[in-house]
Amino acid sequence: MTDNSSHMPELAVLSEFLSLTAQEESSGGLHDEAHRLYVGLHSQPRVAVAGEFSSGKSSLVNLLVGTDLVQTSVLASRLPTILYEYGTEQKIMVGWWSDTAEDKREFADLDSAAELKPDFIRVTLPADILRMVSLIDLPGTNDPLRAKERTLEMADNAHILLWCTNAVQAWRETERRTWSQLPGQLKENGILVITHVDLPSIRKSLDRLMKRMTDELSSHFHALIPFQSPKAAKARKDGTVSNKTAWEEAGGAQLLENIATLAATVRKESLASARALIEKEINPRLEALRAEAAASVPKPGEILEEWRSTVDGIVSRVEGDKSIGTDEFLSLCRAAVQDVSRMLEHPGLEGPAVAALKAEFRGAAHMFDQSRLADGDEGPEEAALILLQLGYELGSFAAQDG
Ligand SMILES: Nc1nc2c(ncn2[C@@H]2O[C@H](COP(=O)(O)OP(=O)(O)OP(=O)(O)O)[C@@H](O)[C@H]2O)c(=O)[nH]1
Ligand SMILES: [Mg+2]
Repeated sequence: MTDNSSHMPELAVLSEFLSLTAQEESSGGLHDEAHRLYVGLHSQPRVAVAGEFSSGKSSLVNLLVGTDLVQTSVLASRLPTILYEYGTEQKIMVGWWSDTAEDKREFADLDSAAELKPDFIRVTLPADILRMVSLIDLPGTNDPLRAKERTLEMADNAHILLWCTNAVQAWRETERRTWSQLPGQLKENGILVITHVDLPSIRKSLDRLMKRMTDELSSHFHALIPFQSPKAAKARKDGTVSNKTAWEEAGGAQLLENIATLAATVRKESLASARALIEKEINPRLEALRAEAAASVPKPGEILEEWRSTVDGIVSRVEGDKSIGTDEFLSLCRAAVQDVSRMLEHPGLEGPAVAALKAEFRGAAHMFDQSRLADGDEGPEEAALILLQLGYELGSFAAQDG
């Protein structure tokens, strides 16, 4: 993620509004809309590379980012979605679409990250293209049970679509159906990449194929690009083009140009939407929200009090019923952590001590959310230790405050 906040006043306004409304259950639609726009402005537009299995998605992404982390194969990939973002060094992490806080754990390879069954694996790389867009390499969509789920997942998290279709069976009924379920906005920013056009059987009749595809689909896609992965990969080793002619003939240059055009459009649209929302909905409420926040800052002593009474509640629940199930116990712990986390997120609470405490609580909430506690007998024990530790931290926080 590249930080744009220094030269984008809209980001500062959105960020303030988000923290002022973080606890407001009723803010619903507007808070979510502001969050979507904030993410849209704060990070690179996301390009989802989708299509049926073995249509050449990973080959395409690999050559764009200049690595072969994902093995390409004629067998359907068992890896989850891979999200590539810009970073100064290569790192492999895991992520869940619903999590706003990033998981910082690093993995040595994709397989060990996949063992955690994340929604996606996040890879950061110092690749030039990632300064412009993030790339999402999706697993094939043929599995009808998972297709819809992934389609929606991707639709919520992407701005630009590269749909890979294998020239040998271009634009099959099944892919047409999956594609048609995507939201209109994503489809409008779509590029159809027709892969495998280097195969001799295709080459002979490529003109005819392209004419048929253009007649049928040019109104549905921003561009239709015949693509030869093997040739493009040779012409652009490690992310830099070494043979310009071959790169152009393979479809690489045309592909990059179209991605750049769409990325610029997405950025412009995000900025325009953010400005409109700020002017119409956010600015008129900001003053009142600020005043409200200033009047309702919770005191450290109150937070500690809240924590103690919740934990006391859990203790009496356990003492009253020794047969309480692990799941119930863990969900009580989770609720206690979330409760106090919400109080700590109050925008009127500032300073390094609060920040450290918030991080502790977020980390704990994360453990509970993703059930990352040990299976079996150690789970409750681990949970109790986490509660103890949090109570201790809260106690010293309240003590510092006097
Ligand atoms: N000849 C030729 N082979 C290609 C092309 N694109 C991909 N391939 C080959 O097709 C096979 C599948 O490619 P992948 O890139 O793994 O396809 P994928 O869409 O990521 O597959 P899944 O993730 O399993 O759905 C691999 O053996 C690639 O080498 C192409 O343009 N031309
Ligand atoms: Mg793949």
